Amino acid sequence: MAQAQLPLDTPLSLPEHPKAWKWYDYFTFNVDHKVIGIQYLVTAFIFYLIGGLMAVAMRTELATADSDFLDPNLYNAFLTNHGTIMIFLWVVPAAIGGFGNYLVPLMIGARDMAFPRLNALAFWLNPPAGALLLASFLFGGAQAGWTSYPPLSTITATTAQSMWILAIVLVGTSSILGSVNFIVTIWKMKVPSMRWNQLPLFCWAMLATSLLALVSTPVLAAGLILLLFDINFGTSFYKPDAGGNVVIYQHLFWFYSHPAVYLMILPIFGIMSEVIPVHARKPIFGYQAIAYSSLAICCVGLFVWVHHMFTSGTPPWMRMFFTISTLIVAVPTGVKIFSWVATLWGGKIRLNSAMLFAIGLLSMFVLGGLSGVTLGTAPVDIHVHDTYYVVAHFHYVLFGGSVFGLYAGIYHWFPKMTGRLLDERLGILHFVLTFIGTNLTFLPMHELGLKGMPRRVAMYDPQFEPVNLICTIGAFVLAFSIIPFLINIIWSWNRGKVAGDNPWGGLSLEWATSSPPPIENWEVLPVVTKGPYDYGIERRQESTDEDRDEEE
Ligand code: HEM
Ligand SMILES: [Cu+2]
Repeated sequence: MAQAQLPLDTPLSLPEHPKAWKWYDYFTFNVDHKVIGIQYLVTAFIFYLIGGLMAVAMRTELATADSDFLDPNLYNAFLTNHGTIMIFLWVVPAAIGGFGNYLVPLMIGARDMAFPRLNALAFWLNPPAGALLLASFLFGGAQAGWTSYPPLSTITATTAQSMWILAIVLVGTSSILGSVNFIVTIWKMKVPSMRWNQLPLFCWAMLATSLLALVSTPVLAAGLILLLFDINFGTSFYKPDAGGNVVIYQHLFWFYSHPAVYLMILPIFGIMSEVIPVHARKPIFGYQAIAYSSLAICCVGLFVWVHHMFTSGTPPWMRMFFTISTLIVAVPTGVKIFSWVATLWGGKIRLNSAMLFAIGLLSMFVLGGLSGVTLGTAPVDIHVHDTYYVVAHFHYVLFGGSVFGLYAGIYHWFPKMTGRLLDERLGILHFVLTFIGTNLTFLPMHELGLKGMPRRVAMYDPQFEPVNLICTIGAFVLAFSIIPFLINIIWSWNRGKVAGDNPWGGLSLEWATSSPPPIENWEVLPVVTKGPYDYGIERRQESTDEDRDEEE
């Protein structure tokens, strides 16, 4: 493994490897980054389905104002575990663990990650974490929301809450191990012929994400372990009657969990920067601006966490500071959005499923970003805090952003991973249903929130019933949207059209090897001769050569 710095003509080493992995290799402690990537993606998707079922159950409950479908405590448990699973066991592991592991070594011309065994260990921390969360339902399920603020979390379903904490500490550890691996891999194992300004933007995004995870995750772990002590061992870090302080928990929690939104979106931005230029057949607009804006988001993103605490008795100067810092983050984010639109502008756009999801993301993320700007402004947030306006906002960025980006990535790289193309008709059906479902479910929630419907309730005032019914119908459309996708994946994996090595005409290195890539990726390490986004540039060069020939 770890030998990308060998001379470029080094032949494939390690003869003890089989030619290709068998299906059962995917169920073992395998150290191949591509196997680990697929393990992450498939496991995360299974958790997505579980989290999705919880969401559909909640929306069924919310179709009417009364509590007639789920017991309110079970509603709280579903709400908590839905949020937790979607974040910690779906988006983060799929984006970072799945795409990150699969793509980073390929994109930089390496044979594997820097620490393959650590990589496998990081993956295998995830299934037990998920099992712990699900097993916690035997003890009532954690009910204090994915934020688990004390004192609520210290008095409700405490056994389940402790299991929840252990699960989060496990995935947090996984995330820290993964980050170290990505940073070292990108820093040290780039093929020597690749200059830094030829590093694919997905890798820049992974670098920024990993730095952020490395700085912020330990803080969450610390906060949660203190909570575990408060619940089980009689300490009083967060108990005011014994000299503790509840607000400290909120600081520790949000110091991680605001950056966590960037952990969920930066790799997705990276996917966008790969998908858009390939299918628009144009060089990416503003390569450096996109690369550096990831790093800027990473730095500024560490100083905005108190925007979640505007109603926690924060002093006015703090509200002012964090309003301003929050609005500043919108700038590097806007830079990316404009760069993608400029890349699309005048491109020879291939409107396939990958591109549709990318464009869908652009439109929905902008909406989520705009509601985010309103929420980041203390005078507005104080009125809509803890209402459905917040639920609408974060589902626009998480579903319309992260999930759409994951789908775009799957349609884009499935041919590389499996050697087969996904069916486009099913893909487009999947997109249309997902796009309609997402907007139908989450757009009306803005109105509910502005009119004052609180979040995290199983029963509500009957005046909100009609609009809630629309949201619930949307949730069912979303549930059905998964069906064409699942059929597509299973069918195409076995019988889809053979893709060839480079079906999209991509220029980044992952397209330079076979589909699927061999174990250790390369027969001979690739040599980088041009940038990953130089679409059309070569042809222009050729045609001028031809012109010159003609002139002569
Ligand atoms: C299948 C589509 C989805 C539906 C129908 C859905 C629905 C819901 C519902 C009904 C709630 C509870 C709101 C409340 O009572 O306050 C909720 C909360 C939440 N959802 Fe989703 N959701 C979906 C997808 C997602 C995705 C993809 C993510 C993240 C990537 C996500 C993250 C969250 C989070 C973090 C919470 C907050 C939990 C809490 O308040 O503790 N959801 N969702
Ligand atoms: Cu935040």
